[in-house]
Amino acid sequence: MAFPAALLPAAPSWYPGHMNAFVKRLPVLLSQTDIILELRDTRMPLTSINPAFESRVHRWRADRKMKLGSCCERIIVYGKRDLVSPWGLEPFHKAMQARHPEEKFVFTAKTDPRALKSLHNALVNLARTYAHSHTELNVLIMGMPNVGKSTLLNGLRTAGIPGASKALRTSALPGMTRALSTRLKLYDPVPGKHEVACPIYAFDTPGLMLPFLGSGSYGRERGVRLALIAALKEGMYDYDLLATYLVHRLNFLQPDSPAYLPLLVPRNSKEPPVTGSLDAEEFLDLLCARRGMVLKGGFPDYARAATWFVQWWRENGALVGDNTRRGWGFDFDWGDELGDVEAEMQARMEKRIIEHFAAIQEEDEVGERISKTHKLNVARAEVVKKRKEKQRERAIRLENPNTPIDT
Ligand SMILES: Nc1nc2c(ncn2[C@@H]2O[C@H](COP(=O)(O)OP(=O)(O)OP(=O)(O)O)[C@@H](O)[C@H]2O)c(=O)[nH]1
Ligand SMILES: [Mg+2]
Repeated sequence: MAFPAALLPAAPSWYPGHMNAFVKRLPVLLSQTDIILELRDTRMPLTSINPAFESRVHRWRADRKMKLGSCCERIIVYGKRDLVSPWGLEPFHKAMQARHPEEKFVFTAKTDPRALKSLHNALVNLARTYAHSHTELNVLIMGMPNVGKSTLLNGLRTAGIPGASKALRTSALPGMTRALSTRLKLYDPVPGKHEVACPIYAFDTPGLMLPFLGSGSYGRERGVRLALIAALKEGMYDYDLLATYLVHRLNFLQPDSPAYLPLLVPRNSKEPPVTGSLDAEEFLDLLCARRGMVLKGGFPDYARAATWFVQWWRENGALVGDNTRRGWGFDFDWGDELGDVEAEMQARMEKRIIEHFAAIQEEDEVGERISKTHKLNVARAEVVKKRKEKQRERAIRLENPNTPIDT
């Protein structure tokens, strides 16, 4: 059951200057890029797609295909895999692959050195394939803020360069990386020891948010979800709203036994056990009482409880929320309990993926992801352009009075 869109505020905009500055550099950077690693968050595998990347990647591929023998691989990496229920990974992978057969999808987690090694091996295979035409391969990592880009590059470096130190700073808050990094070596073939291959370098980049998250219900929901995975700057959403949204979602996934129940265990025999779904107010009341979150005078400290609850979910709550298989993560829900039927689950996921991309296309067509200010600026620029054209025409006519006037 969808969260009532009317209760969600208009999505705020967070597009600081460093993102804009980076976007301006992107065309040149992409012209020097052989491999794009596009990182998304497995907890919200559709919401964490930045639709703005798609056209750039298409252009980049088209440009590079003109140059014979050029490497132009995009690998879509779903990170933070450790924070989702594993049962959804395979059907999701198959569903995405069915929708985008030309793309490569992989899952990683910072806690899974084997997954990192396997991704590193995939890069090294490309370095072998392109050793004849390239002296080196350059990897550019891209993705929304806080999806784990810097962490992934640190992990790939450790997987490929024995004894490599952690090169990039990471943070639980978005916007840590604010500029393009220096070149990081991910692979250095040893002549005679390794098969013929070229070295691999990578660049870390700032996370890119959408300039405007969207004015429709899709945009409102996108905003609150991105805030939940901490892709948006802290403070843009009230924790109370995030907690309410979260309670609603956890209730949907497991109505009989929502994932938050273990947070409300009675502290003594006088406190009754809690069962079933609670509404957000009841839940926060109980959380304050049972976790001792009280203000002076014994009043419940709702703000503290809401923040604590959201942080709990960010760290491990996504894992315990969906074992009845009524939905997966935040982007998939089908309502009825599917049990262990992978093919059916894949079919439902495929349907949802198609709906998602159709919604994105519709947003583009009606201009929902363009802010009013931007629309106004574009209209103004158009007026100025027309005025200048007229002035130029008039000047030409004054200089050459015998020139016939175009009608
Ligand atoms: N559980 C878990 N946490 C991760 C994983 N990868 C990254 N993180 C955490 O996610 C947070 C963000 O990681 P960063 O690597 O700084 O993310 P980023 O995409 O570089 O962020 P920006 O530079 O702000 O765009 C940090 O707290 C990381 O420890 C993962 O695979 N699993
Ligand atoms: Mg970073």
